[in-house]
Amino acid sequence: MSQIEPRVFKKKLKLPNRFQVLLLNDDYTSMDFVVKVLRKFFHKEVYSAETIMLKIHIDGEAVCGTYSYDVAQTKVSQVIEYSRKNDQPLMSVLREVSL
Ligand code: TYC
Repeated sequence: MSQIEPRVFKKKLKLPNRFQVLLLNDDYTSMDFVVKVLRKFFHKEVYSAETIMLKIHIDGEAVCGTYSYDVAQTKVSQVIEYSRKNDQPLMSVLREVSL
């Protein structure tokens, strides 16, 4: 009788990719507008939004949230579209979290 060969299935468990959404500093966007964006799209409390806005102003950028790729990309698009509609040059980018 033939024996069934035992096989080892090595299934690689991939950790889900996560993406940070950052806002970048510039010289023209008003501080109030950045705080508004942080509250509207990233659901920050006033104090937290002000702290993040100042960090961007000083350091040049700050992480506003970490999401799956689709959600992160949607936030970036929403921020850029909203900023352009309001004549602000504010920029947002995403960055993959290195595991
Ligand atoms: N640097 C801007 C100013 O002085 C304020 C600012 C903060 C702009 C954060 C963009 O993502 C930003 N008006």
